[in-house]
Amino acid sequence: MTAETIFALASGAGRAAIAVMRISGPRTAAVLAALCGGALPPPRQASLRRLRDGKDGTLDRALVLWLPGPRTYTGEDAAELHLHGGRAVIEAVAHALAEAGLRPAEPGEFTRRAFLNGRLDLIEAEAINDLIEAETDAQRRQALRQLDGALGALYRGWSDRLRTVLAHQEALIDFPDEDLPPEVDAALLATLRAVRDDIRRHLDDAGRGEKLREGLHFAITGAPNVGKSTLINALAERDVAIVSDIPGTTRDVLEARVVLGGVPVTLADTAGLRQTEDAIEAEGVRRARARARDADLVIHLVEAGANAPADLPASHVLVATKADLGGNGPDGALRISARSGEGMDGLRDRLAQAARAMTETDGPPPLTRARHRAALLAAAALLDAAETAALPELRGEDLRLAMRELGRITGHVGVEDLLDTIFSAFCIGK
Ligand SMILES: Nc1nc2c(ncn2[C@@H]2O[C@H](COP(=O)(O)OP(=O)(O)OP(=O)(O)O)[C@@H](O)[C@H]2O)c(=O)[nH]1
Ligand SMILES: [Mg+2]
Repeated sequence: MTAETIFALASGAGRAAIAVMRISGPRTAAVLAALCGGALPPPRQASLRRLRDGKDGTLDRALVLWLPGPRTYTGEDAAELHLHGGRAVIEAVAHALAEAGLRPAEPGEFTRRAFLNGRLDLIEAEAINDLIEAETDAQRRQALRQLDGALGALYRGWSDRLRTVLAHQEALIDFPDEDLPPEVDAALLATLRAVRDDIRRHLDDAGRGEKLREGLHFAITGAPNVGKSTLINALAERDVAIVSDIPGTTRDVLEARVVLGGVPVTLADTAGLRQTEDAIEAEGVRRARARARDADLVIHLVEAGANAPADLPASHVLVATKADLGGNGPDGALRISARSGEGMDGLRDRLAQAARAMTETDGPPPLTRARHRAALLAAAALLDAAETAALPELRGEDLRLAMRELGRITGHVGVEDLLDTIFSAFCIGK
């Protein structure tokens, strides 16, 4: 248990109507009483108080919440001060709290304490950060589902089933002479395989949850001058890239973040694909190809009248540009004109549809993090090993290690080494 009492601004930085200062730790009651002039306000009720500094000055008039533990966010005694949101007010109050011996919180420290005090598991803690980071509605919904504990319940369920297998397995080891019916061994193996198959199915989701959390990557490619830069500017609704009638204008990969179908998407404008003697342009073409290879979707542009290239990746949308100049594109191409706006709504719909299709899930909540994926892959491999283990003792050990991997996801076992990495990604005050 930690003995320090911490404080931090929980609301955003900068001038605002109200700023929320948060306090947590064993000295909360004493410091709050002193701030309020001697007496604690009634618990869990908003009370208007004049906040005093250590001498006889007034810091602010604020709404004060006294939240005695353990039924608080952190599990400790806590308080919130709803201050007037001016810079000088915030600084004066922070100064007074520091004078009283409190320490400014580190990023994610409130949530870290909540985790250490068993108020939430690691998956829920990560969901809180996702909720704060959510830029779109689909991301918000995914974070909320994870916060509701559905993902944790799924992983704990697997762990519980493996625990039963392990218990039976150990009974077999401890009482080898008892004539256990062979069905018992078969049933153990069946459960083990069923859990492993569930894990593999969960892993085999084309990264939907992770993609929604992190955003998709769409690359715009095509020959020089087809209108790639014009298109990224139109989709981003701002001047991302220089447009000119000189072929080979764009060399670097230029990015713009947009929301398509509720999913954040990073669009990349790239150099026009062609053979060139110019070393810099050639490097641009190399980068363009690399970007196309790594993209979740390639938006390939051809001029109306041109043929479709033969080597498009499986995930692509073919677009015929400059429809205002006449001419049809190749079969199946969407005709657009960034200049007249023709076909642009259709293209936006098509891209939104693709983004949704890559991230939507039904059924159990999807995997959302590389950290979880790594642990699940390790667990599945250990269950493979357990299945074919030569001795019951070895199978027991593989099972124990597999359960440990699952436990590390929710934070129920051995995660001390992970906590710094996980919570340092949070904002201060959360
Ligand atoms: N008529 C017409 N011209 C267009 C349209 N879109 C782009 N252009 C013109 O085509 C030329 C090339 O446009 P860019 O967007 O720079 O083409 P790009 O594909 O980025 O070219 P590079 O960067 O050189 O590979 C410019 O003169 C644009 O104004 C369109 O829909 N209609
Ligand atoms: Mg360009």
